[in-house]
Amino acid sequence: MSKLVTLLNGPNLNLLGLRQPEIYGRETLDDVAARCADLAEDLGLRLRALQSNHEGQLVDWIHQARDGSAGIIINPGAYSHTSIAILDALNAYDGPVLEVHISNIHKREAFRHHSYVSSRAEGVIAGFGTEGYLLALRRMATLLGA
Ligand code: CA2
Repeated sequence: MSKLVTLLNGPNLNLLGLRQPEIYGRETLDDVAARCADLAEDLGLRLRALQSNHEGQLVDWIHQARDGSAGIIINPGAYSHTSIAILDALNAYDGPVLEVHISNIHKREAFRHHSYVSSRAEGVIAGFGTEGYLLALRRMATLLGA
């Protein structure tokens, strides 16, 4: 049975490809999820891709991942910079966590430079566009020995 990886996207990432293409690119979140699902299959993994604009929903999905998901890839969106609740939920999760940002948060406003999630993540990818999700998935396969 192949291992399950949970891919979580936070607030406003449902608008991917629809607005601000100069920052976030032209691919929609559905495009990204489909590319990740294809790659996951190639890597011998299964993918559960979820997006929410609500902090509590993301916390609930992280709790669910405790039961049956071998790893979490998360782009917490703006909650990266504010959410101790998401950090606490990830700290209660045992598997590897990888954090993805489409844009280079360190090249942007100072308030984006700190992410609470980074203190829990095994690795952080920022500024590689939507390709960052695929790179994170490859790294997750290595970490899971898939
Ligand atoms: O670069 C990233 O992936 C971010 O996590 C994206 C968040 C931002 O608050 C973080 O600082 C960095 C914002 C996501 C908004 O996504 C949109 C996509 C298309 C159009 C409008 C918003």
